[in-house]
Amino acid sequence: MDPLRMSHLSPRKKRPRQTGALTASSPQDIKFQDLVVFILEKKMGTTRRAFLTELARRKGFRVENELSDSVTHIVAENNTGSDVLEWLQVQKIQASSQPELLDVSWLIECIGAGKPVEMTGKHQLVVGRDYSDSTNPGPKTPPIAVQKISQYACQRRTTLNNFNQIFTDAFDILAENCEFRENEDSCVTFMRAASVLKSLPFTIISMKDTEGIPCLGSKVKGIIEEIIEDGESSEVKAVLNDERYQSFKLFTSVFGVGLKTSEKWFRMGFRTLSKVRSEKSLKFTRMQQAGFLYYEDLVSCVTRAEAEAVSVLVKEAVWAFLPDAFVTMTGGFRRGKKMGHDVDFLITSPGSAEDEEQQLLQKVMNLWEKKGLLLYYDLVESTFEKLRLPSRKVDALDHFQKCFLIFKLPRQRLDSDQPSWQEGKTWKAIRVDLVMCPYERRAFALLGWTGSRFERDLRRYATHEQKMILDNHALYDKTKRIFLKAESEEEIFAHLGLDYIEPWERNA
Ligand code: DCT
Ligand code: MG
Repeated sequence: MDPLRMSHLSPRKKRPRQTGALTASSPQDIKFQDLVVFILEKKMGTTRRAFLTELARRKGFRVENELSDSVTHIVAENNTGSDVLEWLQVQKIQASSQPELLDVSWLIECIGAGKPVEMTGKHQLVVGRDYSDSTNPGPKTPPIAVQKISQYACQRRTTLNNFNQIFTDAFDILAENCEFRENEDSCVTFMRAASVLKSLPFTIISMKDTEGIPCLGSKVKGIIEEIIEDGESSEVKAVLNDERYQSFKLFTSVFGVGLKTSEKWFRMGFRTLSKVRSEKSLKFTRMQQAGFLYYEDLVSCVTRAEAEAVSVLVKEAVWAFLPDAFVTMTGGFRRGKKMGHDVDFLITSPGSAEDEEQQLLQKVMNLWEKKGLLLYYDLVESTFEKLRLPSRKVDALDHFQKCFLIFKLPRQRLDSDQPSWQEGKTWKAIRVDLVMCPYERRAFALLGWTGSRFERDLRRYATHEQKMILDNHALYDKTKRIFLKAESEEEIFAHLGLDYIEPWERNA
């Protein structure tokens, strides 16, 4: 996590976000050379055809504007196979080519999957059979009953397979801009919109698809509509070009720089990091100094291979002092992400005395310092109290002992060669968070540190739907006035009356 942007407003993305998906005309790489798609405009309309073409091209599909005999797949909507064949005859397409005739649902699934999906009977347009024939169901848009979608992320399964990235990228940018402007309400609105769209098992291609989906107010729907029609949102475009947004994005990409410092530098007229760094009158914290020193490494994402290598070293060090300790990688990597801005670990030990537990992180720091594996650390002592009620604030910080550090990962500790490591590079600076919790609180801590918007909605759900208070330490039942114990995350879900959601389904 980012120790300076820990509010619930923080989408806590430290790297420059990919915004290319919003520019309609950028050249696209073709990933699937054997597949040449043509989308039939008839009954679909120009706008929708252009929108689908753009989406598919972004995912690496070759979509032709004109029909030619190189076309291998013809995609149509609300047409029977006979309709398409009839149309083809009029176009006088070469008899040598026999393109597949497919329903638009196939292309939408391909776009969602980011690769060609298998063509099954439900996708193939049947010649001589009517589209509305019940034996050939064709596309039902949207393909699931949307009424079932909950307003709470903790009642939705959100995997990393995002069918609506074109929209969620837009709302993530708008939310971040509101965070920079400390406009909390709008920030939450955009974050909830992005979050619910990430959970949908289909791509939104028309406004009809948004019906019945919670968390999409009129403002949000207006933006969705604009993206459907124009391929981009003018508001997002304006934010991306906004000087304040660009500067805050840049400044907060430095470890140790939060909103307050960004505001100050922006007001002082700084727009680049080199100008900030060379300004003699500015005083930097130890954290910021480290942030500048290892800037390049820290803004480049941590890969899973790097995270695994760090994990081995964390376990080695922890087990040298507490051999029975459990060390679990949490945060985004536990949710299945392939990249992260840092690597988070939860440590807990069933058999150790309180003072042994309290000394562990310092001992690990001393060991790494001796071994030359530590570039920076900040150890925050525990303020945990057994009887304290959980905090009602969804963004409250937890009270466990923790350490925010920059690890020096030696190249030889990596199993395989990493494409991001240049030749001759012998180590990489990696942000690591270590959290130490009492053994009986490990399920709550694990749930909290696995994170994403999901966990904040879990706390909101507990408060509003169950009259309970949940935080990273405990679950309290306000009606019965008791603490509810849990040995596992599953038990916490059960206390809350929720179906269990796996970590990789919590990418809300
Ligand atoms: N966390 C928390 N309380 C906070 C802030 C964070 O319990 N006030 C938890 C929730 C997520 C977890 O820490 C890890 O945070 P990050 O590392 O910032 O997020 P991430 O999901 O791991 O994303 P990234 O891949 O960018 O590291
Ligand atoms: Mg993380």
